[in-house]
Amino acid sequence: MPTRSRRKAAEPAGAPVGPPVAERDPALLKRIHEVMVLTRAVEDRMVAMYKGGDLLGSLYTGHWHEAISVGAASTLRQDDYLAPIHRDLGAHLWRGMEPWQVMASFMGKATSPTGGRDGTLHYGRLDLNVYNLPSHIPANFPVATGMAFAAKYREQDRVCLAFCGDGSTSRADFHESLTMASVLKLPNVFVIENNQFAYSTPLRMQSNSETFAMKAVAYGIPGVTVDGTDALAVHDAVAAAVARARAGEGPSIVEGVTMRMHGHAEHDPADYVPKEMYDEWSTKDPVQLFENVLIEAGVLDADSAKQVREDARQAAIAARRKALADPMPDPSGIEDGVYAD
Ligand SMILES: Cc1ncc(C[n+]2csc(CCOP(=O)(O)OP(=O)(O)O)c2C)c(N)n1
Repeated sequence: MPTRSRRKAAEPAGAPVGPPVAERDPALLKRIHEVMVLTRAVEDRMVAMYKGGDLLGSLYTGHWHEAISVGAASTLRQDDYLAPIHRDLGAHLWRGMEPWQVMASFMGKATSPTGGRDGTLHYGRLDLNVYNLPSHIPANFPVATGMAFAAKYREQDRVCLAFCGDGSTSRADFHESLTMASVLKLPNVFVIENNQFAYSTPLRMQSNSETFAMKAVAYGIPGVTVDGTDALAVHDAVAAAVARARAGEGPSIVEGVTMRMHGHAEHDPADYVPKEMYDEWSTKDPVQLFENVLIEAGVLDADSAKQVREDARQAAIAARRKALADPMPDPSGIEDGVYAD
C-alpha cells in the first residue's frame, strides 16, 4: 500500500493572509508567544510528573499543536465559546485556566475544575466560557453546535469555536454537527487538528480526501488548510472564519496540518510512527518557529525570548508544587451534583 505520510502542507490558495508581522499589534504577538511557551513548559513538566508517578491516569499532550490551539483561541473575545479537545492546553491557558488547575485535574485533586471527579483532562471553565471535553470524540461538536444555536436564538453576538482531530472527522457526530451548523447558519468555527494519526491510524486509512478542509464543500461552507505549525497562518485563517460567523454568514472549517510528536498518550510508545516522520517534523517546532519570526521582526530579542522561557519554566514548577500540596476530595461529597434536589 502506498504511504501518504503527509498531506500537502499549507494550501495558500484561499487561506487569508494578514498584514506583515511588523504591522501587527506587538502586545498580541507577545501574548501569543508567551502562552505557546507556557503551554510547552507545562506539558513538559507534566510529562516528567507522569514519569515520576505524580499523576493518576493517562496524560495527553499537544506538542506541535501550540500554534493551532493558541493561534485559534487568540482570535476570540472572552465572551465567545470554546470547545477544546485533548491537544488544546494552549486554548485553555489562553482563556485563563491556571496551570496548577490542569495539574490538579490529572491528580484528581479537590481543587481541580471538576472537583476531583476526573483524573485526567475532562476539565473546562464555564466561567471562562470554555466547555468540558466530553470523553467521546468529537462529542464536543454537537455541544458546540448547540452553544452556537443558543447564542443565535438568544440574539447574542457570540461565536463558538470547536476543535477536533483528523480521526474525529470520520464520526457521525462530525457530519451531523456540520450539517446542522451549515443549514442553520450557526456562528460556529470548526478547527481540524490534522496531526497525521488517530491513535495508530494513519491518514491514508482515515480519509481518501486530499485535505480535510475540502470536506467543507459537501456542507456548502468555506474550508481552508493552513500550516498548523505557523501560529500566524492559523490565527489569520481562524480570524476570517470568526468574522464570517459573527457576521451571520455561518460556519467554516479551518484545517491546521501538524504532527503529533508524542504518543497518543504518554503510555503509548507509538512504534507505528515511521522514524523519518519524526525526523522531518522535528524541524518544525511551532514554538521555536514563532519565536524566530518575532525576533526577525524585532518584536522580541534573544534575551527577552530566553526570559519568557525561564518565566514559563518557573510557572510550571510553581504549579506542580501547588497541585501536589492541594487536598484530595472528601469522599463524603461523592454524591454531590449527581442527584437533583
Ligand atoms: C467515540 C470514541 N472512540 C474512541 C475514543 C478513544 N480515543 C480517544 S482520542 C482517540 C484518537 C482520536 O484521533 P483524532 O481525532 O485524530 O485526534 P488526535 O488524538 O490524533 O489528536 C481515540 C481513538 C473516544 N474517546 N471516543
